[in-house]
Amino acid sequence: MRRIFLLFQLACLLAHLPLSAQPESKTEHDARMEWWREARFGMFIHWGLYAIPAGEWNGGTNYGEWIRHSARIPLGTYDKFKSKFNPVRFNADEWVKTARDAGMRYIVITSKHHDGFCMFDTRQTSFDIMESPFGRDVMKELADACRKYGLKFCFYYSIMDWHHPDYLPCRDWETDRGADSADFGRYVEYMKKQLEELLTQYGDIGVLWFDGEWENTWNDTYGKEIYAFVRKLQPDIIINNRVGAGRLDMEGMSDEGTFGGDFGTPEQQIPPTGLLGTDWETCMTMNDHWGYNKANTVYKPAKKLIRMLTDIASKGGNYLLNVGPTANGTFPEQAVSRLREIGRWMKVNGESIYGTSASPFASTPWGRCTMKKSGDTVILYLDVFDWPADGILKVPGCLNEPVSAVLLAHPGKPLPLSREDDQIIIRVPPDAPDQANSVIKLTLQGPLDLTNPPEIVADNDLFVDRLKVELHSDRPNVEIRFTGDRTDPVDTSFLYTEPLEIRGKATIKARCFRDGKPVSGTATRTFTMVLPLAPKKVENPVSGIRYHYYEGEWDSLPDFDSLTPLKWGEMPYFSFEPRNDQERFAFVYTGYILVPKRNLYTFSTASDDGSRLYIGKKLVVDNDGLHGLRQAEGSIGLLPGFHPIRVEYFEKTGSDELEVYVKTPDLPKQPLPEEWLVH
Ligand code: FHN
Repeated sequence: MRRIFLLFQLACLLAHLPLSAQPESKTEHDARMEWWREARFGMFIHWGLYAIPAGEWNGGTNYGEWIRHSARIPLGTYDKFKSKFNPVRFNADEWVKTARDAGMRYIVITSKHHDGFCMFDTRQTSFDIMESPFGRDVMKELADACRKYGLKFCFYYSIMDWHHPDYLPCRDWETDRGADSADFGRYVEYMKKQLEELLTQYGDIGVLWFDGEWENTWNDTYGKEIYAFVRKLQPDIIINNRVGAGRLDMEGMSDEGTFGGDFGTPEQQIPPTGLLGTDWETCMTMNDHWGYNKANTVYKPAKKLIRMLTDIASKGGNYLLNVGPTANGTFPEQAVSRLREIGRWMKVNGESIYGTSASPFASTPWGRCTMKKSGDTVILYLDVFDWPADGILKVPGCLNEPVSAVLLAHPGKPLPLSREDDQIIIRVPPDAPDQANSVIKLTLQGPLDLTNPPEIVADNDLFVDRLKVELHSDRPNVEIRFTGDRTDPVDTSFLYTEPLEIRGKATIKARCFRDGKPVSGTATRTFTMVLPLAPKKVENPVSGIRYHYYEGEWDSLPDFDSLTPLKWGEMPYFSFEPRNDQERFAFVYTGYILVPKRNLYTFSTASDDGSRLYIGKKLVVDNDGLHGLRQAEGSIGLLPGFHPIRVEYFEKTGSDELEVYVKTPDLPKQPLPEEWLVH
């Protein structure tokens, strides 16, 4: 009886724990992500006061939603746009039907962009749409229209706010705006009140798409707090990784060990390969601006947009394609025409996008591939960009029994199938049914059996004394055979049954066999044992590092020996504190690190802009260049004791950041411990 009572108590306790304290199971997470993974395709809408100048200011015509900052428009001048905002041709049903007819399943719209203007009815500020001549809550109208036409309604919300008096940092050119009374903590409370409005006034929200998280006042602690706050208001909502502070620039994924929300957000780019086991969404403009720019009339052709949608789906991602509406509330005609053409393609081929998973092939020379599995059947959607002139389409490295093949454009006409060794041969008509992407639905008798080689899994290609190596294949009834002498595996080579431990330079080759015959290609990976560096003798070590501070304009790390430092001294850890300005500066940090044991040490920097890390004379991390927050790593063997460390960093303009990390085979990646640093 007592045990039942205790279980009852535990259940009550759990029921009242804040969301963040109840770890979400994989099943629960998958259920929450299900509609989003199924959707694959959404519309991004950047709409606000910036649509009024439409990209033009003082003769400049290349502005967008950043116009207030980029054109240095004083607050008072910009605020006047509020009294001019009157999008009389706005029609929520029209917008939502345009998105639906393009095959889009969700809409993410700017509730508040960096300029701080609120496109929704908020009681927290008068800088909102209700105080404009339009005086209507367009978010309410869009939320209703999305429910009517079956799309998920989602909000974009900018953490960075150039209007709110408590937001920090101010724009560096706004020297007239005193920031002394600014209180960032109070600004976060303002954010929470607005998020509560957004999450209680507009019904179920699909995604909260945060942005503007890169300035140094925001951090993962705030990110986790806001994530939990939002999920408590709407437990089923999905939140992107820009709620945290670890996004690696426009590649869009969060750095290892940082708070990544529910999905990564590559921007204006598509990852080169799939990101297995990771949810991600590429957001992209059709022209060159997120917000409406009347001069920017060059839009990506529909064919390119369709192929991008396919490329993204073939890598297991979502595509959030942007529209920047005009000040009168309409979509630019160039956008509408492209959405219409995409819609025509999606009407015929949408099943090759919705609910699919990434291609199982390493490459498909004729185009892309997406996949669906149901029971013992595997469906491959072959996206043919380059139509075979000889009428023969070859599906490489697939040992499955093909059941059928049809063009989605002509589902009633089966295509002839045959096999040549490990290739399935499909005979196709002389003309491609679609110039952008002709999709063939190939149904196979599962489980999937491709001739992909085994995976050779190890922490690093380098090691100090010994290294664990595992060989893996998810293919049905195969055995993995391997060699360590650079020869190709044969049916009498070593049989892989358990992890290998290597203790010297080795090249592992691995291949799958079935009934004594090779049924895959050969995977190869070389591992090198490194001699650990001997430590240096350090008399009277003092904690902390030395720094030298420089100013100048560089596009890459300068030759510091040729420069004169403006300041120098000691500090407990890597910091920009002594800098005079937020731009055009550099630091060189020097000292020693006291490493605890003989091991392989993998150092990394995440920096905006460039950085390098040396141990002794060896350049271990080269992360130089003009770039947003980007990470690079390198490894070196070290014996226990003091080793000289030098970190070089430069910032040109914009955001600035430098993080230094270390990991070893038995130490997870973490910021370089402060206690390791001496000089
Ligand atoms: O600064 C914003 C930009 O205006 C736009 O909203 C994009 C869309 O993802 N996000 C930021 C740039 O990364």
